[in-house]
Amino acid sequence: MGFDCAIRTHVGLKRKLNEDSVLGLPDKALWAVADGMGGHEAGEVASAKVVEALSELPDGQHPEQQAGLAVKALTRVNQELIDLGHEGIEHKTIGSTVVGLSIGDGQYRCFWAGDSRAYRIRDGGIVQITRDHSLVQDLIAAKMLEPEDAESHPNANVITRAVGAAEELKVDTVGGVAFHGDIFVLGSDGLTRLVSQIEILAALYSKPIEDAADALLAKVLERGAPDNVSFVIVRVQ
Ligand SMILES: [Mn+2]
Repeated sequence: MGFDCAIRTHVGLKRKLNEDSVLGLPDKALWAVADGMGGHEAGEVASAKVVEALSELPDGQHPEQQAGLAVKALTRVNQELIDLGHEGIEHKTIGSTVVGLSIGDGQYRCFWAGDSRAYRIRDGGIVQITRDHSLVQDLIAAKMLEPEDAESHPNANVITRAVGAAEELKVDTVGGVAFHGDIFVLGSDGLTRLVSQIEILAALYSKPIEDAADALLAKVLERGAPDNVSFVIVRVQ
């Protein structure tokens, strides 16, 4: 399977550092977005370590196997980040979300921890294939919050899982058949909180993916880009 890919990462308009990291390895059919946290450059270190560990995964794996190897690699990074956080006088969390995608043998597999998302576009429709590990998502699941009120919730940025956040890292995976023409979008919350699914679909429906990537980034910047913004677009040829 061949792929067309477009990748963007931008510091945004409010932050001093870009703590997001992105990975695009079409030869390995492997892509990822990681959103680091921890302040004072710790977030940069965390997301870079996540992406680096994933970049070392082997070639030619079936997506299911690759996702399994990714989870093992992320488990190692989890421990590394916990150890790093304990090095200073004050213990702190040095963590990162991750959303990754592996495609091959007519299949895809996504793995993730935190609120970075994956969407899939197929037959003119878009679906979010990941489920945020976030406080507001838990509230929605418990019917204590309406989905349309999630964005304005005061704790909308609180995530319940991240690489480096707890001794035991749980990574979820989801997958299925990958068809020619399928488009996958992996994004940090700097994209997904500023641009709706429908707007992502509209951009990709009407434009080649490089132009769509420019248009999506421009839209986030127009809206003030309060956070780092990173995304990967992958189209199965
Ligand atoms: Mn973010």
